[in-house]
Amino acid sequence: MISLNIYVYDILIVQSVIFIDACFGFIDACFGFIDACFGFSDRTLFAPPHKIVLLPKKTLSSGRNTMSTVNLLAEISIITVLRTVIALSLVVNAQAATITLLEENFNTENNGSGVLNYGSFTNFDATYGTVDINGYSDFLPGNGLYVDAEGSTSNAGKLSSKSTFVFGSGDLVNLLFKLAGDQRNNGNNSVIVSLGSLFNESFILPSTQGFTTFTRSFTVASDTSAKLAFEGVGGDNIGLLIDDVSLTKSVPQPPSLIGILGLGGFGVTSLRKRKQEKVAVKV
Ligand SMILES: [Ca+2]
Ligand SMILES: [Ca+2]
Ligand SMILES: [Ca+2]
Ligand SMILES: [Ca+2]
Repeated sequence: MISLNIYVYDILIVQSVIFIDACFGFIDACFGFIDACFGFSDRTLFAPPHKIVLLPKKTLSSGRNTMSTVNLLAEISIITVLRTVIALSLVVNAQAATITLLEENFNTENNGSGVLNYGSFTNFDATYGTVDINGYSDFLPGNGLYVDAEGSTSNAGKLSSKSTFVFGSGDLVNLLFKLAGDQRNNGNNSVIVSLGSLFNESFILPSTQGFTTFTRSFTVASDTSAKLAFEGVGGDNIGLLIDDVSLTKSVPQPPSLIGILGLGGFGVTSLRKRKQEKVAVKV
């Protein structure tokens, strides 16, 4: 490194280095962003730093000062490392945040007691008929309270969430719930589960089937809002049983430009410190 001849306290050179650092930082941030968007590339992420020394060495002149391109190229090798850091930080940033929208096990409804034609749910409105909680007896002990989708007015009810949930394009929706057969030899009863225009499915279970967890996951195509609903089908007061409802959405977190620039700035600072340390050792 005999050719290295930097006067570190020369303002012109320092300003030039800052500018070049900033340019490389910005270009590198762009590459990092592209890497993150299109998957990691060995070429861009892990370019062998030793290749740098094979490049021709030139000297840049600025007034009485000179700076070897080795120095610039050394920066590039460091920037390769920085690129990795930026890309990894983007991975962290890109991890989705999961938000619980609704969770209900019905156990505390009506002060914990089963009742016919119940309509004062914490999280749901009962409409288009009636539903019971635990009906005339506890058909499936060990589950606390649960819903009988057909109440006792010969008109099955529909539970609609009181909240209208907002979904954005790209959100990953996870819907879990338990359904059980009527437990009263009523045959194959059904419940229609829906989430606005996002989801609609009819479930038919035999009478004797115990509580079974159903899981449905899907990605939202375009911004929308929706209520979660369970609609009993029938009019003989014996319906499917519903319990343990859970609705979550995972919102993708786009990498922020500010974060990228922030990392770039950190890199520039580190590079400058490192450069000064190198020169100090040589002096
Ligand atoms: Ca329950
Ligand atoms: Ca009933
Ligand atoms: Ca009805
Ligand atoms: Ca029925």
